[in-house]
Amino acid sequence: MGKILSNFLRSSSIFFLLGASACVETVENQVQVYSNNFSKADLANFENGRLLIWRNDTIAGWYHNEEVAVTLYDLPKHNYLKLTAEIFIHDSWDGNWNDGYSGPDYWFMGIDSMDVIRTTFSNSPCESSYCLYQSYPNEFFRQNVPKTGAIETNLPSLCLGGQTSTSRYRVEKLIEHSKVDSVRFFMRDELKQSNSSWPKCDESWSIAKISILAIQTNS
Ligand SMILES: [Ca+2]
Repeated sequence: MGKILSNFLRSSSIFFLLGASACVETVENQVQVYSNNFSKADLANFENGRLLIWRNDTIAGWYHNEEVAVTLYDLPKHNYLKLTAEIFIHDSWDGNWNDGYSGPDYWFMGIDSMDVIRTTFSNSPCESSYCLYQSYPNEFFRQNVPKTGAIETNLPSLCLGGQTSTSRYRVEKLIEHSKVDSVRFFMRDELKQSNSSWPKCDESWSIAKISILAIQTNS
């Protein structure tokens, strides 16, 4: 099987690089097998699911050094899954910073027992003399400025207050996957703030929305 050139399914085709020549796979069937924005307080088949009302919106959270997962059963025949999650990164995440007590602040997305995204986020200020870089939208380790790729920034702090804020991201990943009996979709973090009396208040995350598409191509 070839290597996926794009993480995103933007059209009806998925492009592969096969040796020196490119070919095109055509999408034959695409089914949204899961969609949840938590407005109906639906936590069916969740592990560690819990709800939070924040800014008049029901979301799942808030999490700190935790894993949350949803398991789906009896999927239609497919050879790809497109995973989408909209997440809030709350308060003072430190990105790649590795000073022994503040980071790195990792965030992961995966299926079954496999990580498909391993990255870091930073809500730090960024000036020429001081900048705590983040890996997102790339995998760890890359040096991107804080909040790169966010769809909203400077939303209110969830817990810490002061100058801290919340950033919203839409994280998407297209993966090869064909097992139909079940799939366990998870998100988790590894946050580090050992100098804080309440690390969860210092940095945490929540989930606004999850969507999973099952895609069948002609390959
Ligand atoms: Ca930290």
